[in-house]
Amino acid sequence: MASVPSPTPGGYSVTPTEPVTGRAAAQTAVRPPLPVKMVIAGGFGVGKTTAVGSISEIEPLTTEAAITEVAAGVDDLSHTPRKTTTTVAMDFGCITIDPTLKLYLFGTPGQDRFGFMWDDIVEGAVGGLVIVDTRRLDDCYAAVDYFEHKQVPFAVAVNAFDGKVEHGLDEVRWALDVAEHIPVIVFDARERGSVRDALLVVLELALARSEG
Ligand SMILES: Nc1nc2c(ncn2[C@@H]2O[C@H](COP(=O)(O)OP(=O)(O)OP(=O)(O)O)[C@@H](O)[C@H]2O)c(=O)[nH]1
Ligand SMILES: [Mg+2]
Repeated sequence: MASVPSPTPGGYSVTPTEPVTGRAAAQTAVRPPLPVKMVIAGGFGVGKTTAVGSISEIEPLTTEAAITEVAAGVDDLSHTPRKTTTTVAMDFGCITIDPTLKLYLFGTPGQDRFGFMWDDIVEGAVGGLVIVDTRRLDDCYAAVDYFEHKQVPFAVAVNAFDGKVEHGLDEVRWALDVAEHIPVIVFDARERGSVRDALLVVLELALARSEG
């Protein structure tokens, strides 16, 4: 039997050892992948909706509303001038990692005034990806604090807007005051493979948590 290819070099993989035959084969064939909930979080306009849309194998469910002139005075749009909408409830998408595992992705709204929704969105999640824009690190403290406080495994993913990162990863770790065991990585929210690799980092953390 051909082995299932690893979705990431050296990363999470499932390799069947022996051929499965008879009734066991029938059961294996019909068994749906394990559903796993993961949260995509972070401050305003860091690329959460973009990331869910890049990776989702279904048309993502989004709850975008136009940014009004009133909101424009509240939210910092200077670094995302083309941004005309904001998430007001959540994003939803999914991605099958391999035949045994399917991630259900829930993106949070980024604005502080929708913070009351986070508990419901994070409920039951195995982990979170906290997206960071290094030009606006201040906007990311709340998300990092939230996951630390809730003791939900998370990784910090710096979104390389236009391929540029204003601060090195060590500086980001220092500025956000995240512990050594929390991964701090760079990714591109627009790139499917890059988002997948970032999600797999969180998945490995969650697996390590469940095993340890
Ligand atoms: N150049 C560049 N633009 C990006 C990248 N990621 C997102 N954008 C743009 O940045 C803006 C913000 O992206 P969103 O995905 O809406 O951000 P968000 O975090 O969902 O925003 P809120 O839900 O409003 O908090 C959009 O205009 C995106 O097109 C990136 O990696 N590079
Ligand atoms: Mg959004």
